[in-house]
Amino acid sequence: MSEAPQGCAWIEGSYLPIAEARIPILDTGFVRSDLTYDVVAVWGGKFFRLDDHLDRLERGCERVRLRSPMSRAETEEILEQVVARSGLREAYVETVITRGVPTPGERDPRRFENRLYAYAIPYVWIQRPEQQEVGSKVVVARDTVRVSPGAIDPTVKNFMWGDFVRGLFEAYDRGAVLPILTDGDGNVTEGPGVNVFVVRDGALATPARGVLEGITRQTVLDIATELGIPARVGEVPVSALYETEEIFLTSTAGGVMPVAELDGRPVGAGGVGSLSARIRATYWDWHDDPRFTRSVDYGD
Ligand code: PXG
Repeated sequence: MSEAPQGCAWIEGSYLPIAEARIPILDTGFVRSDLTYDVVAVWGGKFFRLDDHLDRLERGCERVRLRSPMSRAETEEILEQVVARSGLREAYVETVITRGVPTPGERDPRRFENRLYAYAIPYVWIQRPEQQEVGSKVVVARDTVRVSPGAIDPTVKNFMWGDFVRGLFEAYDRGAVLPILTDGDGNVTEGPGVNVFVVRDGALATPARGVLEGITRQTVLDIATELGIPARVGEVPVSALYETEEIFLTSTAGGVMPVAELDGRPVGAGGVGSLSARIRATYWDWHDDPRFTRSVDYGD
């Protein structure tokens, strides 16, 4: 029996069961959303593309001028420990770096001591596998656009989910489960925790700008290269969503998630498209491929 089967957190030097993990209320991560974070999956007891996730976290820190208090090796050790102590073979593993807790009266963000938090919990599905088998219902949000990259840099993973949460309510109101947000200028961006792919004439396309450079998105591009499927990263006009054969969404929390219905109408022939299904299967095969995985030492 593991010491923290529901999950394990590392907070200020201690490993704690997830239900006991607390952050200080004055941490600017909480009161200002002044932070960046990353989520890596463990599948079958192995981290998937851990180096890519940690590279992205480091790039994000540089872009918003955060400095992790932990070295890369220390971070890797903490992530391994939260997983090993939870005993979880399929886990969602989050690392958060916040600006930290100011000394009383301090407002200059350069003077804060940045903090790192980390935890592992059971793997999270944005769409459950049963739903992925049939595809999900999605809408193009009409009431909300994605926040401008000039305001919040979407390539730095962040908790400023105001646009996404508003979009989610709109999606539920319209009988769907997820919104796709536009840039307000006729182009597709992304959805809450997901990148967007369209398939046209057997080729993939995904937006280049105004989005997180998802590791699952990269994995799909790598799979496309390996399978000889043409793929393009560039502008995706909203109109392309309505002329496409297939649409799927990608995230560490769920993988490759086919979309069956857009704005109440079937996508392509309806159901799950053949390319989406093939890419999804390969995506999960790669979770056991030594090129992309690193085993967790559970000590048993
Ligand atoms: N766009 C945004 C805004 C995200 O937050 C993605 C795209 C996909 O990126 P990855 O690297 O995961 O392929 C994300 C990732 C959750 C959850 O619980 C969300 C994400 C990842 C893990 C869990 O909603 N978002």
